[in-house]
Amino acid sequence: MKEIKPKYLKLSGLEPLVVTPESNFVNVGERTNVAGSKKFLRLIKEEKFEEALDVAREQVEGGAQIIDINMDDGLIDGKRAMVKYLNLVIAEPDIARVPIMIDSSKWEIIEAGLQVVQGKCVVNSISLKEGEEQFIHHAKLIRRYGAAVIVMAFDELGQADNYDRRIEIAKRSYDILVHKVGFAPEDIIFDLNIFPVATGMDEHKLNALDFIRATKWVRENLPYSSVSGGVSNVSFSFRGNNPVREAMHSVFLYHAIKAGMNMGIVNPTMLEVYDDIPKDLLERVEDVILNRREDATERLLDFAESVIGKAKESKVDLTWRKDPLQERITRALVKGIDQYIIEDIEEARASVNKPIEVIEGHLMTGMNVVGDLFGNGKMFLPQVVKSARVMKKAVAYLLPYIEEEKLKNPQIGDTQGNGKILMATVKGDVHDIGKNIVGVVLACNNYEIIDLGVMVPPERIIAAAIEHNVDIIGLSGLITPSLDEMVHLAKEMERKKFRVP
Ligand code: B12
Repeated sequence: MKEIKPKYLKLSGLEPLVVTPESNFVNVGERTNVAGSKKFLRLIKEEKFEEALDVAREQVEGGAQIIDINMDDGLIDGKRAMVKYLNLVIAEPDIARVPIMIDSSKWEIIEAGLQVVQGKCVVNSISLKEGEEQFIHHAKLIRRYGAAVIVMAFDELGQADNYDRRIEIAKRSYDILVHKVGFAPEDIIFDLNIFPVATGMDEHKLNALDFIRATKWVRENLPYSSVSGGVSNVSFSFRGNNPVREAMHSVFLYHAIKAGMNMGIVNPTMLEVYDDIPKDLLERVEDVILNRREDATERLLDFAESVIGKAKESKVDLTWRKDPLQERITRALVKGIDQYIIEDIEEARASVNKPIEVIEGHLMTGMNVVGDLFGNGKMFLPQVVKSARVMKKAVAYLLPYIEEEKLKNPQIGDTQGNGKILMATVKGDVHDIGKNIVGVVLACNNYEIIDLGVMVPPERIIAAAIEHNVDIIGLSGLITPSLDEMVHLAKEMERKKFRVP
């Protein structure tokens, strides 16, 4: 038996920009899939490839850490479209910083894609559907191209639809891939089939629970492999009732991620914050997802009617706007609503002595709520990206006032300046909201700020510090490995005998 060495899931061939060992869940964007997006299909059919690129860009900006590209449509030359689109994608740094998932049911399209794409990509998908021989043939080629692979829980007998079949197919596929093909186990991602629940049919009652249990089994028994799936399938029977679907996605993810699901296709606009699901709805959704009672489906169906009613009302019902100021600001951050943030920030600004107090007080209070929900797995990455946008909008509004404050304060109006500070978020880290605020506050106190941005490697920091002859280097980073980066930079500075605080 081949010894399996531990390695982290690091899919990007470039910097580990968004997929890092700390990523507990990798979100796959699928708007660049002709089968999933009418708009994308139209753009590709009309040969509007440049416009179609914007779809990929929006996905990355919206927090997708991998983009799934699929050109399987009867009226499209899939192979040509895949190659053309990928060539455009890899020339766009904003998009190409995340790995690509080449998605097709036709092997020739997958292989054409593999020949174009740069860095490490993911093939979606292979399975034992056509037997072992073809499975091994495709797996060997994928290995040669250096890609990771999604393995569908599908074999010669059909698609796995219960717990035993899921783990049987996953184990068989894993053994073939690792021991016969020599595939790196960390490059294997199982799609264990998310099927709808609450369909009214008894045989569907265990669909979510079986997926969750099989996920746990795979993560415990097939070392270093990953588990993925398309989350919206689970709520298929509630099409047209978004509040219930959003709650179902959130509950499903909450339990599946706990069981070890670490990748998936999730639409951020169709996701509720777990803690915000009304308790009565939560109980009914959890009954269905976890199959906790015989009449779970009926109870959720009955309840769903009333939820639709409330949702329609709440479109015009803005009662939350009457809540106290801090609650409104926190809500805007948690929900990612930017519509009223400026008016609320203005109200907050009028209530404090210095505008910076709004950032340190109101906004930080809200961001801490976001952080706690995220840390406890009750908010998901695409939602936090929306929170970050609201935060940035609020800070941008406050900036001119903070600068004005500087002019009011004669001690800090000294034109000589207090010194030069270099600011950077260290390599591997993209968090910059805090760094930007610190930069602004320092600039308002008459320090000259040289901001190198995010993901900055140590050599660039040292070179810039020397070039600009700075007085202080200010580093930022919020994920744990950033501490090591900071230590590394300090050691490099010591080695070079470069002494700046
Ligand atoms: C917003 C956010 C994001 C946004 C960032 C957007 C952006 N452009 O910055 C997005 C969605 C992109 C994101 C991504 C991730 N995040 Co995040 N994120 C947060 C969140 C919710 C808020 C951070 C924030 O902006 N706070 C508000 C600002 C104003 O506060 P601040 O950053 O602390 O800054 C203050 C001080 O620290 C200080 N300061 C900051 N920099 C500097 C520099 C100097 C020189 C000085 C003097 C002071 C100073 O002053 C600032 C003002 O008071 C935190 C949770 C939290 N509550 O901190 C998680 C959090 C930091 N993220 C976390 C994680 C795990 C991730 C991801 C790995 C998630 C994933 N599954 O992929 C990725 C990492 C990507 C990467 N490689 O960096 C974890 C980190 C855990 C850990 N120990 O490693 C946290 C703590 C959430 C959690 N509880 O799990 N995240």
